[in-house]
Order: sequence, then C-alpha cells, then structure tokens
Amino acid sequence: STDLKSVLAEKIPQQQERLKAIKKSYGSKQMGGVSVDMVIGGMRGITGLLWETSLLDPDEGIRFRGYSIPELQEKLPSAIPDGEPLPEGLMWLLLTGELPNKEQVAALSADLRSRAALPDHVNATLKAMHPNTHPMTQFSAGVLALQPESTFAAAYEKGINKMQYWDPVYEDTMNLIAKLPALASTIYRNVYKGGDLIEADPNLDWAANLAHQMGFQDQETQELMRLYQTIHTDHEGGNVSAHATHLVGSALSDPYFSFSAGLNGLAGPLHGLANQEVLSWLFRVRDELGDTPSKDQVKDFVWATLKSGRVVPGYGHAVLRKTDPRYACQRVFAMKHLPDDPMFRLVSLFYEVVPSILQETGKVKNPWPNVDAHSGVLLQYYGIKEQNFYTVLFGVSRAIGVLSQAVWSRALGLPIERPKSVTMDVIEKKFSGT
Ligand code: FCX
Repeated sequence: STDLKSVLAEKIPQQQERLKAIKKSYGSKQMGGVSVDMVIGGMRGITGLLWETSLLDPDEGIRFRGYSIPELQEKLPSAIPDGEPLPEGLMWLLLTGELPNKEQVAALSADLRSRAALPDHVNATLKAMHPNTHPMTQFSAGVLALQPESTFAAAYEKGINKMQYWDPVYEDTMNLIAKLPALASTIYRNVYKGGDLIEADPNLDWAANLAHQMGFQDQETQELMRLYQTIHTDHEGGNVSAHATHLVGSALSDPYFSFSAGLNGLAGPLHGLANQEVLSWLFRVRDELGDTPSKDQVKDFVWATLKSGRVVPGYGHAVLRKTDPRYACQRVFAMKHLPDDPMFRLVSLFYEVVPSILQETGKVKNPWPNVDAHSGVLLQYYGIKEQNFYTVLFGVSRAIGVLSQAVWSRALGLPIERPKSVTMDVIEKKFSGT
C-alpha cells in the first residue's frame, strides 16, 4: 500500500505484543548499574529510555532503523537520479521500520503537501513578537501557535480510549511536519527578506519546498536541503531535544507542546545552536587571520578559545567517540560540490588541527567533529548566510525523528517519565557510613 497510516497501523499490534513479551520475560532483569558520577553527570550513560526509531553507536554513529547514513543515501528514493535521499523516505522508514519504494514516498510527499498551509493567525503571532526575537524563539512560539489545531488534544478531551492514542498523535505529527517548511520559511522571510512570502510549489517535495519558500530555487541548494533534512532527523532518545520531546509527551501533552519543548532544548549552544556558533567562530578566524591562515595560527586560535573558558563549537559529543558520520557525509558533499570554497578549506584545516589539541587537554572524551561543525559552511555556500537561522533548519528536520517516535511511544503505551532524584545528603549518608 502507498498509504503510510495503514502500513503503520498494521505494524502496531505485533509491536505491542512484542513489548508485552519483553516485559514479561525480562522485566525484572538488570541493565547496567548506576554510579554516583552518572547521577551527578546528567544521567550520562544510564540506559533508561525506549526509543525505536534510531540507535547510536559510539564508534559507528547513528543508524536509523538499522541503516547507516551511507546505506540510506544508496537505498532511499531520491528526487533526481543518484541524488540525495528524500527525507519523506526516511520518515516512512522511521515510522514503519521498512524502506519505502518511490511510489510510497511520492504518496507521502503528496499527503504532506495537502496539509502544508499555515493558518493566517500564525504569521500574525510571529509578527507581534519583538523584531529582535531569535528565529528559534519564533519557531518554538510558531509551533505553539499551531497547538489549537491539535487532533490529539481534542480527542483526549472527548475521552478517547488509550488504545487509540497513536491515531490522533499520527495526525498531529503529519500536520505539524507538513507545516514546518511554511513556518520556518515565513520566519526566514520576515526576519531577513522584509516579510515578502513565497507560496509553496505543488510540484516540489517537502525539503525542496522549504528551500523554495525561503527563496532558493536552484537544484543544488534543494539537494543540499534534502540531505540536510535527512541527516538531522534523529539521534536516538537521550539527546536534549529528543528527550525533552519524549518527556513532555509522556505527560500526554500533545505533539505541538512536546515538540516545542524539544525545540527549546535544541536552541541551547551545547546542542543545536552549536551550528550557529561554529559559523560565528569561523568568521572570527577569517576576520582575524584572513582566508588562508597557517596551521600554527589556527592552533593558537583554538588554544586561545579553550584558555578563555569556552568550548570549541562543533567538536565533542556525549556519546560519539569518532568523527560523526553526519559530519562525514557533509564533507563528501562539499568535496563534490564546493571543493575550492575558502570556508570549506577552513573547516578542513580545523579538522586537521582541533582533534589533537582537544586530546592534549586530557579531559575531552571525544575530540572529533560532530554534525554542527560542517552544516553552516554548506548553507553559506548556497547563499543561506544568516547563521542565526541555522538551528531552525535543524529543528525542522528533528521533528521527523522525535515525532515518529512520539507516535510509537503512544502506540506502545509508554508511561509518564519519572526518574528518581536524590539530594547530596542522601549520597553522603549512603556511602560515608555515617
Ligand atoms: N571544547 C572544549 N571543551 C570541551 C569540548 C569542546 N568541544 N567538548 C567537551 N569539552 C570539555 C567539557 O566541557 C568538560 O569540561 P569540564 O570537565 O571542565 O566540565 C570535559 O571536556 C568533559 O566533557 P565530555 O564528557 O567530553 O563531553 P560532554 O558529554 O560533557 O559534553 C558536548 C558534550 C557536546 C556538550 C561537548 O562536547 C561540547 O560542549 N561541545 C561543543 C558544543 C557542540 O558542538 N555541541 C553540539 C553537539 C551535537 F552534535 C548536537 O547536539 O548538535
């Protein structure tokens, strides 16, 4: 079938049974211990969440429903021959666990297009905000402005049976994801292009329409957008944006509330805002040292950043211990399309210099680059120069991952989250023997 909802609906009963059996057979088994360091360290490394859509290996990086990024570049349908994957294809995979064919992706694209129009009051809400409001604040507020449309909230109020929760959550997920290109591009056009909005093109796919409505019509920018929107979708469940979405959703707050919460987390400089920070940082390098600094000059610059008590943006990761494959695939894209771009050369120079310096500090667990070290330079090259907007593009993509999981969280009946906290007093009493 080319109807995503019915393909998904067929899968749900068997996965419900599977989870029941897991609980019955293994419910009382232990999965790893918890140390005091883990308690203090932001629950670091504690296995404590069920997340079906993707899994992160520290060395290998992300796998979406078992597939690596290079595998998906090969196997997911593309808009042009040998082109980048269509994010709708990944969405199908995340929701159903199955690779879609071209017809299924085309049907999903069409479904999203039919739901894409933004109600007028949303732009009015955005325009009422202070003109200096950061695009991420506007994006999160824009998602909340759509919340009155929530099918789940309305169904809950009417007393829907909990076995059916996934259905209106699916509808909210589709409606919200469908509207994100219009919402994001409205913010972009309001903030940077005098509010001159561009209509969606009924012949374009979801990611290409995002580029188109922002004002970028050429095919290569649209290809970049398809790749960008595919690779930022999901990074298992414990990262701040995924976990925040999951946590808030576990209280049965609808997808608009929970995704807005996730965006507020993505807006932090240690998470999604790092891509904006990387660009500002590269510009400082260029302003101070010119387009072609020497290795030694770059080394000094990195050390100066560290000594001033700041982090090197775009490097390090809480889970990964190797170069992020999301970085690697953007590097491949750059080598193909913009090998001589001075900013790409600068990014490459940092790749040569930064890891050994971070290793020398002796404390950074992962000295390698993450996704955010590369994305901004690609966007710059195609004329998307406003780095304050970059995290919005990350957020648009993240919706696909975290909301696909939200559908499954409700289908599987996952309960409200409630980890236990303790005071310092409790730790001291437990281990000091007093
Ligand atoms: N530059 C300088 N110091 C760094 C560093 C970096 N890039 N990465 C880690 N460190 C430091 C930490 O600040 C910590 O210092 P402290 O002991 O003085 O507090 C120490 O090294 C150990 O941290 P570590 O366990 O390696 O890393 P964490 O899990 O605590 O933090 C992040 C992970 C990603 C937050 C961290 O590496 C960082 O701040 N990186 C820069 C910001 C960034 O690029 N964020 C984007 C990440 C990502 F891919 C995304 O979510 O989008």
